[in-house]
Amino acid sequence: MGQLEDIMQREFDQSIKESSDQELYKGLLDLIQEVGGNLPTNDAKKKVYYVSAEFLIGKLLSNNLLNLGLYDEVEKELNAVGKSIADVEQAELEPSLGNGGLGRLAACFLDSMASLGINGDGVGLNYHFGLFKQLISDYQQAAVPDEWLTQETWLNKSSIQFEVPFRDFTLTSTLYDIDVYGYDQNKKNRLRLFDLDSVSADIIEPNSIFFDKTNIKENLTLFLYPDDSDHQGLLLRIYQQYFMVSNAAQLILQEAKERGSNLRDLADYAVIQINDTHPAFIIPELIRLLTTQHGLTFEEAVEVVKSTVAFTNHTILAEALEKWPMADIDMLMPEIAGIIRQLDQHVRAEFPDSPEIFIIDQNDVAHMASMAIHFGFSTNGVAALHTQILKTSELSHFYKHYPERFNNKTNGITFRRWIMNCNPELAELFDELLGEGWRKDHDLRGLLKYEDDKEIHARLAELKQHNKVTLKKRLEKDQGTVINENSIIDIQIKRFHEYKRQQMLMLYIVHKYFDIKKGNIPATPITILFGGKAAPAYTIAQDIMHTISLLSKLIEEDPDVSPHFQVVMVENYNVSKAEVLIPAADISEQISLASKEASGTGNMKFMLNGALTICTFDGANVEIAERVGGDNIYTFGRSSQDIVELYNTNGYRPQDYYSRPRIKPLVDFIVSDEMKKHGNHERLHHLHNDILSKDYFMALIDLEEFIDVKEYMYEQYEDQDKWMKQVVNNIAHAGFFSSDRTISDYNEDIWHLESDHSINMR
Ligand code: 7GP
Repeated sequence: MGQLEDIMQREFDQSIKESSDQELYKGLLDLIQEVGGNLPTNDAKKKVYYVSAEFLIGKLLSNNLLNLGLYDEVEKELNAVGKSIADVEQAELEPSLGNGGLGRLAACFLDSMASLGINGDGVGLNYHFGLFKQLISDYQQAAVPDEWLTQETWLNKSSIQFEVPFRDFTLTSTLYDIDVYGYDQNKKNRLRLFDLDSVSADIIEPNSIFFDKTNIKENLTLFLYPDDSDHQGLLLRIYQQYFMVSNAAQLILQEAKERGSNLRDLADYAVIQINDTHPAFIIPELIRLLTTQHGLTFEEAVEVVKSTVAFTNHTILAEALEKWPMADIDMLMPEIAGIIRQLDQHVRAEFPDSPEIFIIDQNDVAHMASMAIHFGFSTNGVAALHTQILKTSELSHFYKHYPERFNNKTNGITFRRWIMNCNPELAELFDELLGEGWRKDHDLRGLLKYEDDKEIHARLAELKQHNKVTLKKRLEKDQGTVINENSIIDIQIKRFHEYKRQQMLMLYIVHKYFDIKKGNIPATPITILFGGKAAPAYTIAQDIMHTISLLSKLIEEDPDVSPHFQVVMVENYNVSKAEVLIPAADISEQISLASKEASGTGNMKFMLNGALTICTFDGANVEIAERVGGDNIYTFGRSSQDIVELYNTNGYRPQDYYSRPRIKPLVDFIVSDEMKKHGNHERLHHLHNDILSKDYFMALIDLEEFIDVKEYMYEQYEDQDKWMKQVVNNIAHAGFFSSDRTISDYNEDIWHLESDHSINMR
C-alpha cells in the first residue's frame, strides 16, 4: 500500500478513490507532518534570522511534497485512481501574507536557505487576513477580506510567548511555526510567525476591509499592511512593526543563549537580515533588551547590534522610505523613542561636520533607513543597477562615509517553485537533455548546444501550447474568461503602480486596436493579460485598472477586432495564478521607468519558463540582457541616467510628447465616447488629465519606441526558428537568477554560515 493510501485508510477508513479533495488534502498534510515534522531543525551554531513584515509563501502542499521527495509517489497514487495533486491543492487556501516582490523574495529565500542547508529562519507576523482579495466588478477593483486561516493548517502553535511593552499596555504574544523543508535535505528550518495570544476575528463590517484600527489589543495582527492613509492606520503600522521586532529580538536572544552565547558575542551566533526598513525598530529594541535585561552598557549594546544587523533596501521610491514622527513613537513606545534619540546623538557626534547625517531630522521625524545603515554592518541593493543608484544618488551621503558597508545582491527566484513545480514537463525536458544535476546546481548553460535544434524547438513549442491550454482552463473556471490558446500570450503581472507603467501598455493597446480597425490584422492573434492589485488608497492605479478593464470589454465586443486581439484582466492575481500564467507566456512585459524598479523577479520567472522579454534598462533586466546578449531580448527606452537627470532638472514635460501625432489620439481615447459608455467619467478624466499634465512616471517618454519594439517583436514571433532559438538562449542563461545563487552570495559576503553546498556563478 502506498503511503497516502495507508493514511487515508487509517484516518478516514476509506480509500484514496473514495476520498474528496478536501479529505485528501488533510491526509497529505498529515503525511507531510509525519515525514517532515520529524526532521530535526538545523542546529548549526550560527543562525540567520530573516526578519520581514511579509512572506508571500504561496500554497505549500506541492512545494513541500517536492522538497521532501514525496511528490512522485503521491502523484502516482493519485493518478492511479484518476485524481491529481493540482486538484487536491485547490483545497488549500493561499496564505497571502505579502504585497508583492519583497514578500515573494522572502519566501524564495526561505526555500533556498533550507535547500542549501543554511541554518536560517524567517520571522514575521501571523496576519489573520492577508492582502485583500480582489474582485473586478463594474470594471473596477473591489477589495474584500481574504481569510486564509483554516482548521487544516501548516501552522504549529508553539509554547513560546513573550511580553511586548507599549506605553499604555503590554501585549502577550504566541509563536506559530511553519516548517520549511529544503530540497533533498535531512533537516529543516522554520518560518516563525508571531501573533497576539487572542485575536478577535470579528470584522466590524461584514465583507469589508475596514475594521477598528484603534482596538490594538485585539486587532494588531488582523490585517497585513492596513491602509495607512489615515493617522490611525499609521499608528497601527508602528504597533505592528514594534510587536514584530520585539518578539523577534526576544526570540533571537533566547535562542542564542541556548546555543551558548553570552550575548556580547551575539554576532557569533546570529545575523539579522532586515527586509527593508519595516523591521528597523529591531535596532533600538535589541539595545533596550541588552541594556535593561542583560546587563550590557549602552555602548556595548550598540556594538553588538552593529555587528549583527544587516539591511536590504528594496526600493528608492520616496513614498516607501519609511519615516516616523518621533511624537508618534513617543506616544506608543517611549523607551524606544528615547533610545532612537540617543542613537541620533551618537551619529551626530560621530559626524560633527556632516549636517546631512542624522537619524532624526529638524522636523523631529525619524528616518528608518538612516538608522538601519548607521547601526547595521551591511547595506545591500537587490540588483547591480539598483545598488549603483543607491551609492551614487539615493544614499550617496552614506556611501561616502561607509563605502565598505555597501554591497549588491542581485535577486533570484527558487527553481523548486518556479520551474520544477509550476512547469514539471519543462523540468523533465531539462532532465532529458542535461541529466538531473541542474536540479541542484541550477546551471542550464548546457542547453545552449540545442539553440538551433529543430526537434527541441518543436518540443518546447508543444509544451508551451500545453501550458496555454492549462491557463485557458484555469481562467475559464476562475472567472469565466475564454482565451485563445492559439494566440501569442503576452503578460504583465505585478502590483499596479505608475512606475511599472501598466498605463503605457494600455496606450499600446489603444494603438493596436486602432491599427486592427484599419485592417492591419496580426498574423497570429494576440492576447495581452494583466494581473495585479492596486492599493485601495492609490487612485491613479485604480483609474488605470479601470481603463484597462473598459478596453478589454470594448475589444471583446468589437467583431472586427476580437478574433485577433484580446485583453484580459486576471482577477485576484496571486502566487497560485502566477504559477499558471508564467509557464504559458510567450512575452514578458518588464517596462518600468528606468531607475525605478529595484530589481524585479517576475522577469526571471518568465525567462526560466521560456518567455522572451520586452524591457527597459531597469533593475535586473539589465543583468538579464547582459547574459543573453542584445539579440535575445527586446529592449527600449531611455536610460536610468537620463531619467535621473530629468528628475533632477525637472526636465520632463508630458505636453511635448502628448502633442505628437502618434501619441495624442491614443491618450485622448481614454475620454472618448466609446470609453465613457461603460466607464466612470471621473476616473477617465482624472487619468487623462494626469497623463497630460503630470505623468510623474513618464509613460509618454518611451511610448513611441515601445510601440515600435512591440510590433517588431510580434513580427519576430512569426519566424519560429529564430524565436525558439532565443527562447533556448534565455532559459540557458536563467541559472544565475536562481535564489540559491543569491543566498550563496549573501552567505559568502554577509552571513558567513555553514552550508551543505553553495552556488557560485559570479
Ligand atoms: C520590491 C521591488 O519593487 C522589486 O523591484 C524587487 O524585485 C523586490 O522588492 C524584491 O527585492 N519592493 C517591494 O516589494 C516593496 O514593498 C517597499 O518595497 C519597501
